[in-house]
Amino acid sequence: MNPVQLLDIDGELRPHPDWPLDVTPGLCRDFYRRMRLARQFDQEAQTLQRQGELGLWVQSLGQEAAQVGSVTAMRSTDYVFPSYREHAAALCRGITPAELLIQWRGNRHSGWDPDRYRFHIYTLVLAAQLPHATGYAMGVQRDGADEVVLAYFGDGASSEGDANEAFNWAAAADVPLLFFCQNNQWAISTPVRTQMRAPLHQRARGFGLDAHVVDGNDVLAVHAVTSGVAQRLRAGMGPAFIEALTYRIAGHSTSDDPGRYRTDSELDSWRARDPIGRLKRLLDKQGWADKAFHTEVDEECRTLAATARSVCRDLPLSDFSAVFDTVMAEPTSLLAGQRRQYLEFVDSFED
Ligand SMILES: Cc1ncc(C[n+]2csc(CCOP(=O)(O)OP(=O)(O)O)c2C)c(N)n1
Ligand SMILES: [Mg+2]
Repeated sequence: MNPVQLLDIDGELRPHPDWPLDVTPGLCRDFYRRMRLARQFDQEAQTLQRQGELGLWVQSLGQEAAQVGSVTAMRSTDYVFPSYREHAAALCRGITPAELLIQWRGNRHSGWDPDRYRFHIYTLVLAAQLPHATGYAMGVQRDGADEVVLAYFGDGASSEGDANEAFNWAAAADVPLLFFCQNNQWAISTPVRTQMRAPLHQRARGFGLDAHVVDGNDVLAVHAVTSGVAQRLRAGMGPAFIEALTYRIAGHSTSDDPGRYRTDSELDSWRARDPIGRLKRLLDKQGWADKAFHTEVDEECRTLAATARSVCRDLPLSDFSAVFDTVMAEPTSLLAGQRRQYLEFVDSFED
């Protein structure tokens, strides 16, 4: 099965008979702007980590098309379960720089109210969000709610038992859930080829999921396929799976050195397929974006970067002991003991 592509790497449009999309100048400018902002924010966060302002950062660099194209294909009321690298999708949902950074500064366990943005908090335990998403989608189904569910995960997460249980459970229960895999070719230092023999979309089909594979660096293709699949989900046609082929241009996290396990030539071959450069070539060729548009986007990027820097340094520190109060409805002696132990640990530091 060939990945669906609507925009080739030279910026030429390639309409696809099965996945129609009304490609307007406005749509392309909107995607371009969103991807540029996401990349700018991600770069700023990476720099803040290097300056000691964040404990850790996991870059979304290179995966902007997979995230922007998919999340914008859903309604704002559809619930999203991310993993931990979905900053571009989070920004599209209106989550603020402060909310996105606070967890990585270590000032709070998570950054935002999931219900407000219909965007669950980041899940760092690989694939744990997939059974959660399945259970949530069962609730949607039983309530007869006008909503579908989108769950992001990575190629590495697909090897977890949780992922495969969720695929089967979702298919058996016929829930309105879209599993969206960003296959960025690596799970830290483990390449996809050592993790699986059958392609992911093929495995998904074996579970009974309506599975598709798309060029994940082509924002138009991702958007067209996700929109089509979301429509089928809304029509009650059962759960689906999209494998978006993309690439993690940066290291796994700020603690990783990808130069230890992958080659420059592999990196270069993916840089040539960069989602932002590709869309810019389309805008340029078609004359769909004038100088004023580019100046405005550049300015917006500068403002976002400045905001990220200033809010990061001002983030408040939470009272982490509060976590012990919200685990159970009633206090228990075990939790009280753990709370005491935690406070003693915090007190053991001089500052
Ligand atoms: C259950 C579990 N096992 C191991 C880890 C350590 N770990 C964190 S990220 C990661 C790789 C994940 O790769 P992938 O799912 O492809 O996502 P990517 O980081 O490439 O976006 C691993 C092994 C973890 N967080 N959770
Ligand atoms: Mg991966």
